[in-house]
Amino acid sequence: MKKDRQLILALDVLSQERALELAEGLAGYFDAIKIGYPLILAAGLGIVGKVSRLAPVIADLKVADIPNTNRLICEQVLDAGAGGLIAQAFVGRDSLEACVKAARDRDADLYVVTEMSHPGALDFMAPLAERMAALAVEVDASGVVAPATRPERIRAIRSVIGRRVIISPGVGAQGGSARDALQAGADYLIVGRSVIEARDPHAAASALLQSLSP
Ligand code: OMP
Repeated sequence: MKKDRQLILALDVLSQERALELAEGLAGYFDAIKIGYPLILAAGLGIVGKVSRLAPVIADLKVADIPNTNRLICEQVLDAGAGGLIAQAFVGRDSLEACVKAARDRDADLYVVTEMSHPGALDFMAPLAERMAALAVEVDASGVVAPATRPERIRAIRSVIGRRVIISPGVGAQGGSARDALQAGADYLIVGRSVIEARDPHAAASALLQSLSP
């Protein structure tokens, strides 16, 4: 993924028409577009290939199963056109290795969730986040997902993963600050509702991009 703009669009909408309209209009502001369950369930897996003609797609299926099922899920979405995907670490090393292999076989990137951005992540994930980050390094993932809502946690996770990529959700609608997350060590910000639900998504994306320039 090229690091031109340090921004990834979370395309959490529920129709193919709206998804393609937003992706066509906004692709220029973002380095990649993230597609997850809401859009894939609403529009079908074919949406991955359609959006991938406009921008690199990261499939956010937060894959979390036994190794064989993980492999099957990853292969489906990568073969549909995704250039990257997101998997959960808590299922353990063998499950994660199955995702890394599927991604590597197709020259794609695997990002591993460490601590999530919502308050509930403090219940179980936060105490284990550094271990999950270390596992991401051990299986040779491309990078991790870390919370823009807690910049100090981005810093802690950065200290574990070295130069691997951090993609970071939680800016805008979840209250995180773009500048603070980048200063803490995030490489890319994942941004959804504050752009796609804005009255003028172009203006919102443009303002966000400008706010990041020095
Ligand atoms: P907004 O809150 O609308 O900007 O969207 C954030 C996006 O990032 C959504 O697609 C979430 O599913 C996703 N996300 C989080 O919000 N928090 C996390 O910890 C991890 C993710 C993710 O893996 O993308």
